[in-house]
Amino acid sequence: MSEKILVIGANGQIGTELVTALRGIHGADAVIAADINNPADDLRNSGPYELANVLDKDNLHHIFQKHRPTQVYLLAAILSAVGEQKPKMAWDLNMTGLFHVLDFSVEFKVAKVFWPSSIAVFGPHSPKFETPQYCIMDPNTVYGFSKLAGERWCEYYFNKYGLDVRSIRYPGLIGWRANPGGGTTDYAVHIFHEALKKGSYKSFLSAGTALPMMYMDDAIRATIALMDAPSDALTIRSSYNLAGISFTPEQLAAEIKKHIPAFEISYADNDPRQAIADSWPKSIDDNYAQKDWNWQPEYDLPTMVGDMLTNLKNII
Ligand code: AKB
Repeated sequence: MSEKILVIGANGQIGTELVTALRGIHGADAVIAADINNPADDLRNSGPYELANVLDKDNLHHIFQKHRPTQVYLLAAILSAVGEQKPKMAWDLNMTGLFHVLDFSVEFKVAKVFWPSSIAVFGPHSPKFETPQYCIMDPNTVYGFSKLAGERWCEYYFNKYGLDVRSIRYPGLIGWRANPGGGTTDYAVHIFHEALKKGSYKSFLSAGTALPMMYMDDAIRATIALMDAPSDALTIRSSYNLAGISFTPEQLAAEIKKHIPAFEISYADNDPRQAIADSWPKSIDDNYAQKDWNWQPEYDLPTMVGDMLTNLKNII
């Protein structure tokens, strides 16, 4: 079957890289990039593009009707830090957008849907180290509990309507092709830009704040592997835990210093994102992803830092 893949939120941190990867696999015309904003030139010039606001039900319905996608990736969301500034808007966008896509996917018989969850589904009472797939979950950010509610709805649509929804609880994602958009883990991307531009960086998280992270190349590989896995191999229809690398700002700075010896890091006091980070896991147990679809990350801290700096140097 030839695929028609709709990626909603194509201009974001994941979307930018995913559209390129999917167009490489399926051909440019098979992948429709859609976003609320106009695309960057390379996205516009490399294949079909639609302006889409997930809250505009009629327009979204029209896009499903026009393209009849076989696969849909819904990446549009408000992340943890911005969500705390606009809590109702974050809830509305994250939940209503998901409902529109789930309902239209049932209506138009979309074969597979991907929707990203996050480590933000865990909360202060979840185990902090090697956080398991199933445990106490008491997220206290709007983003976190919108993702947890979304997971429940994805599983519900799978059980009730047979919709083949697949999902990953992404850790913080680090890539050089696109900037992150308003999360708590964004420091781990900003630090590279500032290290190359200014030779210093003021971290909004404290020196010892460990968080689960992943290099974007691994995240894209994981996403495509999950979507390619046979449906009957998947034992989780809420969202899979996924582990990459765990590190602190201090450890990341020490690794950057191996490439840029003069690099200096300092730390801000009283940033609201610190409390969010403190409520999240420090490392993740992704046993189910390993067993069900053979997940293994390729990048560790040194290889991720080396690759980031090499590529970023050429574009900033
Ligand atoms: C955020 O920091 O909000 C995101 C996430 C971990 O989901 N990067």
